[in-house]
Amino acid sequence: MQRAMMDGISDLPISVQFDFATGIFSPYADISERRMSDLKEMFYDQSVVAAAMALDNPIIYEIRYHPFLTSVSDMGLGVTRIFPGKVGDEYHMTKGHFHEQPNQPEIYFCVRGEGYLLLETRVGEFEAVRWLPGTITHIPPQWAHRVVNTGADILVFVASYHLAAGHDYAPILAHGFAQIVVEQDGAPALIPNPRRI
Ligand code: M6P
Ligand code: ZN
Repeated sequence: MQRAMMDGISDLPISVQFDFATGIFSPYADISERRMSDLKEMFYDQSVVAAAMALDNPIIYEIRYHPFLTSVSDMGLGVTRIFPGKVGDEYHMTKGHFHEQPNQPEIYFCVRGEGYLLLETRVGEFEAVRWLPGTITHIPPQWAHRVVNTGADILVFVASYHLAAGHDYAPILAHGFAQIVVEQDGAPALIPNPRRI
């Protein structure tokens, strides 16, 4: 079948509408919830993770997706809402991933809330970018990316990427990022990842 005849492909401009009050856009093609059980290896306090999974396995964040497929391109839009909260003293965060394809970047745009974008290369260069509403970060190829919500509100960010980029979670599952973000004396602090010490 020709690509132009496949489902959902259009070579015409398409718009969706984002609601700043809720952090939800519509229409969207798909929604994905990430619960504690989906992130169980990611948080360092495994006893808190086990207790939360046994209790109500809470949603940590949710992502609404829309693919913009044309006959020659595959731009993806993702809007993620990270709910406020902590696992022990570690703030809610996304799993984080590298892109499978080595030449694929991404744009992340923080529209609501506050926190950090953690970035790390496969050879261990690390950056933590303070994130506030309006911060837009270009994530270069080969930098893993994770967003941490350190505020009392939801953190909402918009992501734009090529679907062909793919997600590689394995290195993050294996050893996380160089630093984690925890509450210390009532404020967010970046500390070395205990799994790497
Ligand atoms: C953004 C994009 C998606 C990603 C999502 C959640 O919307 O980067 O590709 O899936 O954030 O991040 P993660 O996959 O790390 O849980
Ligand atoms: Zn990505």
